[in-house]
Amino acid sequence: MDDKGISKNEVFETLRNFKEQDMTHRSGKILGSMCTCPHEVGVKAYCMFLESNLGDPGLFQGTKTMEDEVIAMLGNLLGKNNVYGHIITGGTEANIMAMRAARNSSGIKNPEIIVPKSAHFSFKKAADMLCLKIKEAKLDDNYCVDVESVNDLLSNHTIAVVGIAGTTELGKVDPIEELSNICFENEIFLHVDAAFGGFSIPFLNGRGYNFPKFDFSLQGVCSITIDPHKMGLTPIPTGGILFRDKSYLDVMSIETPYLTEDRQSTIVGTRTGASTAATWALMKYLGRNGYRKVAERCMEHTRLLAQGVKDSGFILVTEPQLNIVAFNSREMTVWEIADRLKERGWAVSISSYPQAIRIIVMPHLNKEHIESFLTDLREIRI
Ligand code: 0PR
Repeated sequence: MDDKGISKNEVFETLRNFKEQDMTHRSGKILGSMCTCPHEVGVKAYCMFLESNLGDPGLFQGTKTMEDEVIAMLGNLLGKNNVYGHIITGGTEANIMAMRAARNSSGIKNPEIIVPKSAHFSFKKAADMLCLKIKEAKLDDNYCVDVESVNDLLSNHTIAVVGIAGTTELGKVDPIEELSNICFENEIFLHVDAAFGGFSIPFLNGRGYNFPKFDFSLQGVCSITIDPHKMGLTPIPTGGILFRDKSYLDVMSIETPYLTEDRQSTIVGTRTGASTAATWALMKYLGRNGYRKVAERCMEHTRLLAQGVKDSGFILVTEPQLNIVAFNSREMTVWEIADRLKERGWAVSISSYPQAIRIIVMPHLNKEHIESFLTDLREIRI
């Protein structure tokens, strides 16, 4: 940093240069990301609360009330009216908090967690930070967790089982009801990672979709991760963690001597209220009907893309359950496909299991984007 500052003009001119080097969701070229263009109402609400810090909620009582209302709305969406939780930075922090609550409430030595092979890498971070041993359960032919494998991995050291409602790589929904029965019977903490699926499954169900139960309506489910900054259309960073009982927050609360609240359960201290404001605003503004439209549109585009991929001679590795399409080819490796698509400006991602081009059909994609992508996909094969 120099002694003398530069002019505002120079600052913003340079910032614009940086920004020009970024991709934007608006271009429709980002196909491998779970983020999307934040909704304008969420952006406006976010900007109104840039100053508010939920790490010291007594100073920002309006924001705290708003957080309580958001948690209540999310609980209501996910099968239980009285839930306890926080709006945090994202799915990683939510999953770490859930594993921490499970560990602290169990009191078990040498703790182990059982996660599906398809689990997001945030559980590896949680395990590392919390000194947990990870056991990976196998997947079935449909890439959902194999319940028998979970059963086989249970031990006296198991402190948590994880099920996923919308896997990161393929968007699959695990048989959570069966996991719930096992966990309830064995008094083991069951965490559901619905970071991706939480903001679409509840809106799609009953509208020609029949997703398995995954929420607090199942008695074994102790906590749920749900990310407003994925299908909830809020600006990043916005994650959500919900617990069935308040005791799960209490077992990981730390004394905060000089703040306006006595104890704190979240990992971060200073915590923006802007994310809470954006979530509150969008849930109120869009309502169930608004989110239903968003989720249904993504699924329509998913069907269009999946059909187009098959018609272009590529192989769908599995039928999409949520808005993720994964495919590969007998003639080209996935890296060759990704490279050729990149030459045409498309940013796709590659799933690790099974190896495939992974496209997340987020709300920023429209029909024209999908059709233009399919045209390029057909051409790179020739
Ligand atoms: N749980 C699930 C099921 C997830 O898919 C993700 C992230 C997380 C937890 C962790 O969430 P945070 O990243 O909010 O902490 N899923 C995306 C992924 O890893 C995140 C992402 C989004 C990555 C956009 C890249 C990107 O461009 O693919």
